[in-house]
Amino acid sequence: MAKKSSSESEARKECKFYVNASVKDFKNSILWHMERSLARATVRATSRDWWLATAMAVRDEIMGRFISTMSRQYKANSKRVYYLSLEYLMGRLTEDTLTNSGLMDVAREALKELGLDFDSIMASEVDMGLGNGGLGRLAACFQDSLATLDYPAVGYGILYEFGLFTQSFEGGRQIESPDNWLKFGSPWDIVRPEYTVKVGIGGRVEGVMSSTGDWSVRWIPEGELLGVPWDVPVVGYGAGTVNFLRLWESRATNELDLNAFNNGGYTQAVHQKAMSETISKVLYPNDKTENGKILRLMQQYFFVTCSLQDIIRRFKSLNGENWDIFADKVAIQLNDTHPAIAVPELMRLLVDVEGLGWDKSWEICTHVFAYTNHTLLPEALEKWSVPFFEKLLPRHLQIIYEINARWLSYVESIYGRDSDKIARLSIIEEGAPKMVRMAYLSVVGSHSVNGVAELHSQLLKESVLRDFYQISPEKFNNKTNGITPRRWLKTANEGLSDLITKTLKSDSWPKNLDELKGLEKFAEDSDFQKKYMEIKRENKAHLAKIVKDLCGVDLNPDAIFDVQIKRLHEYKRQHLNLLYILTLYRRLLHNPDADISPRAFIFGAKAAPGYDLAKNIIWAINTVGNVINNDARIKGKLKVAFIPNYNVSLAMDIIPAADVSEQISTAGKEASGTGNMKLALNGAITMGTLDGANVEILEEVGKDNVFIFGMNVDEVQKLKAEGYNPWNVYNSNENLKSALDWLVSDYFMPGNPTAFEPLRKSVLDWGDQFMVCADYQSYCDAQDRLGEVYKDKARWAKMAILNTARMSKFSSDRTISEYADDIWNLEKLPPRE
Ligand code: GLG
Repeated sequence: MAKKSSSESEARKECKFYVNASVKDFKNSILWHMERSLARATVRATSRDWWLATAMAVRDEIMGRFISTMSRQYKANSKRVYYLSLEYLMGRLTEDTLTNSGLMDVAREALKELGLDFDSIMASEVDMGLGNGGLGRLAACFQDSLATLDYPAVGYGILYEFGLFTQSFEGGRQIESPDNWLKFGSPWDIVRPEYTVKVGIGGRVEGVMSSTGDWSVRWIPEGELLGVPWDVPVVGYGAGTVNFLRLWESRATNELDLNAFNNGGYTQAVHQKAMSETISKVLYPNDKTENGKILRLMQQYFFVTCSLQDIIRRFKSLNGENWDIFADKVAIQLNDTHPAIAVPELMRLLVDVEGLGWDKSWEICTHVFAYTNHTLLPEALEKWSVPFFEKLLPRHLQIIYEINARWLSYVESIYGRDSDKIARLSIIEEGAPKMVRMAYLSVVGSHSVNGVAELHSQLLKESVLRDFYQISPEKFNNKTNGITPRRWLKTANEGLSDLITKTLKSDSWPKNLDELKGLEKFAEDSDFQKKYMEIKRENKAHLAKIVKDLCGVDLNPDAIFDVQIKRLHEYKRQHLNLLYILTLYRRLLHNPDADISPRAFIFGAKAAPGYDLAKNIIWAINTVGNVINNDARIKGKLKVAFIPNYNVSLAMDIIPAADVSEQISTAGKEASGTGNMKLALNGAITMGTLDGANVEILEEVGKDNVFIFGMNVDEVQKLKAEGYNPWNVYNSNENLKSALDWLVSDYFMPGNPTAFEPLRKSVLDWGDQFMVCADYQSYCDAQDRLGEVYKDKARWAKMAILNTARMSKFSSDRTISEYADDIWNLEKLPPRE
C-alpha cells in the first residue's frame, strides 16, 4: 500500500530483536548488491534489479538470525513440529520480511533517497504462488505464526517450477498460461545439496533372512530419483526466530543416466531424466479434486519420503538410535490427506530400514502424526487405487494391508463380526479396482484429528468420520483457522495500522491482537469514525486505480465496494451473487432514479482449468458486467469488475478496500474460510450464510455487525431430505425467474443466447445441488437491507470499526498456540535477551 508507516520506532521498544540498520548502511548495501551481485550500473537498473538488490540487502540482515535460530534449536535439541503440506501460498516475500524484521521504514527511506518509488519496486517480485487457495494460504500464515511465537518448526513441501496458472480473460473467458515464477531464480531460495535424498519407485518386495535367522522384508525399487532441498527463510515478527520452509525439487540420479548411456540409449537417458524432473514441475491447479492422477500421487509420495528421511536424519544426528524419544522430539502435522502416505512410509522407514519391530514403530507413528481435515466435499476425500500401489509402491501396499488387518481386528474386538461396520471402517474400499481410503489411513495413523472451524469439526464427527469418532472420540478436536495480522493488516493496510497504533498508543497489537478490543470504545467517536472511513476511502481509491488498469472499469470510491474473492466453485456460489446483480440491474432499468446506494461488485477467482461450469460462471459474470458497465441509463450506480489473476498480492490491495465481504457458500460446504477473517479484520462487513467460520465471526462481532441470510445446515439437510425441487422456487419467484431467463436471452450475448445455458441448467435442470434458488430470496433481502444500512454513514462506520475491534480471535497466533498446546505438546524456544 502507498502509505508510510510512522510507527516502527514505537515497535522497536516492543520487538527487542528487530534488526538494526541505518538508512545509509541499507542504501549502501543495495548499491553494493547492484554492483557486485547483479553487475549493474545504477543508470541501467530496471525495477526488477532494484527489487532484487533490496531483497538481497534484507536477506543479508536476517541471515545471522537464521543461523542463530538453527543453532539454538540444535543445541537445545528441542521438540520440533514438521508441517507437511503440498501447498504454500506465500505471495511476495520481501515486503513481509521487511515488516517482520523491522526494516520497512529503513527500506522505504533508502529507496526514496535513491529516487525510487518503493511500491512499484516491490511490485517487481513475482508471487510465490505454490498453492490453490485457502489451504495453501493457511499453511503460509501458520509459518509466520510459528516463527513469530518462537516455535521450532520446519514447513516441508515441493518447490514447484510452475505455480498456480496465470489467469487472463479473452472475450470474458478464462485463459490459463503457465506461471513460470522461478524462470529467473529467486533470492529467497537457498539450495542445500548436502541433504539430498534418494527416492525409490516401482520394483518388487523381497524377503530376506538375516544372520540370526529372522525374516525381514526389503523393497527393491526399480527406479530412483533425487530430492534436492531448497530452504526459504521464514522471519517471525520481531525477527527473534527465523525458521524455514524446506521445499523439495526432483532431479534425476546420475546412476540412472549412466545405465542408459551404457546401453547406448541416449534418448532414453534424457527421457528418464525429464520424467524424474517432472515430479516437481507443476502444481496441480485443482482445488479439492485431484483424485487418481498418477503424477499427483507421485508428488505426494516424493515430498513425504524426502521430508521423513530428512526428519530421521536430523533426529539421529542429535539422538542416535534412541527411538524411545522420537515422539518427544518430533511432531508431524498432515495438512489434509495429501501427505497421508506418510503413515505407511514412516512405518517402512522404521521397520525395514531402521530395523524396529512393528509394534514399536506403530506406537511411534501414532504418537507423531496428527491430521487436519479441510473439507467435507466427497470429491476431495482422496482414494488411491490398489493397482497403482502394486505397480509403484508395492511395499507400501503390504504395510497398508497390515495396518488395516490390525485395525479391523480391533474394530471386531469392539463390535464383533459386524460386516457392515467393518466395510465402512476399512481402509480398503472393495470394488473394481480396490481403493485405499487415504483419509481413513490418516485417521488410523494419527493421535489427533481436527477440523478447521467449530461447525466443520462438528460435522466431521457427525458425517464422514462418524464411525471413527465413535471408536476414538478423544482423537477429535477443533482448531478454528486464523490469519496472520502481520501480512493482512500491518503490511497490507498501513493506513489503518498507523491509526490503530496511534489510537491504542501501542504497537504490540500485531503480536497481541487482543489489544484491538481497545478500539471498541472509539466505535461511536465521530472523530475516529471519520479517520477510519477516510483510510477506507483512500484504500478504495487506490484499488479503483488498479481496477482501471487491469479491467478498464471506472469505479467510484464512494460506491459500496462489494467483494467476493476466492476460488471459483459452485458451492461458493459466485452465481448467487450474479443473480442479485441481475436483479438490481433490472430494478434500475425499470426505475433509473431508484434511491439505491451505488455498488461496485468486485470479483477475483480462478477456475480449475477442467471445471467447465466454473468457467461458465466466470464468463457470465464478465459478460453481464460488461453490459452493465456500459449502460448509461443506470448512471453508474452499478459496476462489475472481475480482476484477473487473483493472487495473494492482489488480495493485499483488495481486502483493505472492501466494504462488504461475500461469504455466501451453501451451509455445511465451506469448512472454514479465511478470506472472511481477513476482510472483517480490515473493516468489511460480512454478508454470509451460517457456514464455516462465519458462525464464529457472528459470535465475535455480534448480530448487528454482520448480515446473515439463507438456510442453516439443518435446514439444508431437511430440505434435501424432503425432496428439493428448484423449479418450484423458480416458478413462484418472479425476480428469480426473470434473472435466470434474462441470462439466456439475446440481451447479454447477442447471437449466442445459449452461452450461459450450463449455468442456468445447473441451478434448475440438474437439481441445484448447492441450493442457489432456495437461498435466492433471502440473499436479495439481506443485500437490500445492507444497501439501506450503508446510507447511514455513522452506523456503517461503527459496524466496520467493531469488526476490526472484534477479530482478535482469528489471529493465526491463537490457532498455532492451540495446535502447540493441544496437539504437538510443543515448547517455545525464544532467543535469549
Ligand atoms: C479448505 C477449505 C476452506 C478452509 C481452508 C483452510 O475449503 O474452507 O478455510 O481449507 O482450512 N481447501 C481449502 O481451501
